[in-house]
Amino acid sequence: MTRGSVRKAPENFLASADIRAIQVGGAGAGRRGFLRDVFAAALAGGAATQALAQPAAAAGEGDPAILKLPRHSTSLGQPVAAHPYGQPSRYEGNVQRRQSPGLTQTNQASVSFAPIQSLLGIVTPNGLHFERHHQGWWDIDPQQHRFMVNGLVKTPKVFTMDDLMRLPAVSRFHFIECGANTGMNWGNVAVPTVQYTHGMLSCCEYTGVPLITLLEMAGADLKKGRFILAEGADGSSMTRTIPIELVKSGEVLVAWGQNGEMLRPENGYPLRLVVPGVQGVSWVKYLRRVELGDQPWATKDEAVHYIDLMPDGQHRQYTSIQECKSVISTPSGGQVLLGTGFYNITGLAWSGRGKIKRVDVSVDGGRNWRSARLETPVLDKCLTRFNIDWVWDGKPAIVQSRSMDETGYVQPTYKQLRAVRGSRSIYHNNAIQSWLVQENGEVKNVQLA
Ligand SMILES: Nc1nc2c(c(=O)[nH]1)N[C@H]1C(S)=C(S)[C@@H](COP(=O)(O)O)O[C@H]1N2
Ligand SMILES: [Mo]
Repeated sequence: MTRGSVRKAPENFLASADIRAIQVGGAGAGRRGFLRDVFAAALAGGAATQALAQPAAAAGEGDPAILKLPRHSTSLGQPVAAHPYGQPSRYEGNVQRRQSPGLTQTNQASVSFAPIQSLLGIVTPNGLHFERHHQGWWDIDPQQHRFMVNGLVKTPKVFTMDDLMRLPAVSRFHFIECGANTGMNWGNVAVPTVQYTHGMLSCCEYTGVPLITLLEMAGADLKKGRFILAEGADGSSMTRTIPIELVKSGEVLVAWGQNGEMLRPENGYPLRLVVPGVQGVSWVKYLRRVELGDQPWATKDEAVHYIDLMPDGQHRQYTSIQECKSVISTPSGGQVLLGTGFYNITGLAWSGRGKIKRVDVSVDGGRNWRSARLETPVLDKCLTRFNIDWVWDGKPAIVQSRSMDETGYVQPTYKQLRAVRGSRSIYHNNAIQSWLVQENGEVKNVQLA
């Protein structure tokens, strides 16, 4: 295919030599990706960059990688792995959580971002789940950990982990997003990659017991009790007020499981609150106490932090629900398209108010939109994967995704969001993300006026 020509994706695209396959995972030398993640390649060193820039031999030209039998086809494989807990392939070493170069971090109050550009489907592997710590993480002895329910209850109760884990448990898939995710983009800072623009986002299958069960066991007064306060056991004394309606619905979980195993220490082992649809800060880790009360507590984590600075200089408090949002993860900032032709545009959409109904994609900066394919499962307050075909003609293109949830809410443009929220906020930026694909194939973060 000559550069600049536009043609439709062939019916059987796997048979076509024109296909420009994309690899965004590890930058290992063994992978013949046509698209390289500049950041990953830079970390891997020059060798990997070189290898990836080598185009694979065209079909029919005698590619030795298919003609010559490799050692792994002609000799014995390795015995059972030395490490009883499995590890990713060494070729995936660049798929890592990373700390943002643009954020001030102390050792303990820190954040690491999930590598969204490399993730597939909707589940975040436990080792790649983003982390946000207000005062460092702990690996707490589950035998010693206690969880207490008090406040407007008949009998305050203290549970051990054994007590909790014998109760009827449920397992549900939900996303968790820090309220500050995409926060740096408020200031029109060209944050380089999707890992840093949207990586305070993860999605897991959580296992635990509905909080309402525990409140009922303690004889909660659900007439007087209108809010709960959740408290963590780490030194940050993380405390958040949560309206009782969310708890009564049975959605709020006291969880110990994450993707089929116990929570990771950095994600709150042995116990955390799961508050579907609500910003990450309310998902209190190392959960040790829930108090039932009749009014919001306005603690430091909700009076000083996690409040929205509005254009008139006032702060908006308790805006907890993460509104409908989406982002394209390929192509995205830092990646390079190494040729014209077919690409699969892929990304994630989510809403704190329910299921994703539709995702539209534009490749011309929002003038024209096409509906993307939503991959199953499409779940409540969960990430939804979308895909759509694209044939790149080699000209500059601005790719965007715009999601809509089942309430009919449509993800806003920056213009629409700023008209209501101003431009000096930190939290709850759910604006449409634009990626500029330049003529040389390099993709970068841009904001349209
Ligand atoms: N106890 C405790 N809970 C906490 C925090 C914390 O620092 N301590 N950070 C909160 C914030 S701001 C977020 S965004 C989420 C992050 O969860 P994760 O680290 O599992 O990704 O946990 C929340 N719960
Ligand atoms: Mo957060």
